[in-house]
Amino acid sequence: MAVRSILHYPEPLLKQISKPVTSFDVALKQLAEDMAETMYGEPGIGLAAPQVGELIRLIVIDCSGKENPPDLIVALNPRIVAKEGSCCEEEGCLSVPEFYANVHRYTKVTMAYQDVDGIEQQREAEGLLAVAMQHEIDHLQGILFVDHLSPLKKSMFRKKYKKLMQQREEA
Ligand code: QAP
Ligand code: CO
Repeated sequence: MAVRSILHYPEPLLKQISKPVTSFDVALKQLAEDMAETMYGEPGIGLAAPQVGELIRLIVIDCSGKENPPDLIVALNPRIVAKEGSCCEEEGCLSVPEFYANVHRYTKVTMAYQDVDGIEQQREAEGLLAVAMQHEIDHLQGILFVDHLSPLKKSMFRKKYKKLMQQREEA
């Protein structure tokens, strides 16, 4: 097991479309474990493979919170097969540290995916978990949550983020 380093906006790899997973081998299980360890270590509630520089359709999510037992979802080739309702909640991203913004999403979704053994699975979710699924699948299309902002909010983001990163360098 190993913690991987997380790529940060505006890294070009984060804009790429990831490739489907076709071989469910040991290397894939190793990467999934590393991603889970990286996510838990931050801490975060979701991570997609391109965020650690691997352009494959693999995401890990755990929205269980501290009070509950862990509920790790490792999803290969995930896709939304049913959706309903709309919501607009604050999101963040490990690749866009210290910036948060409201994003429009579906309230309730069903995600179909393959598990690490290649077995087809489905999971229905609402609330935070449903948002996490949509956010992580976006990463596989090269989309970040800030890409959902209006042009005005996005330009405000760019300015604010530049300042945040300068402050980080000075610190
Ligand atoms: C995606 O996000 C997500 O800026 C996962 O300084 C977002 O784990 C799922 C994090 C919203 C559901 C709702 C962000 C940690 C973690 C930061 C994350 C930071 C430290 C974000
Ligand atoms: Co993210």
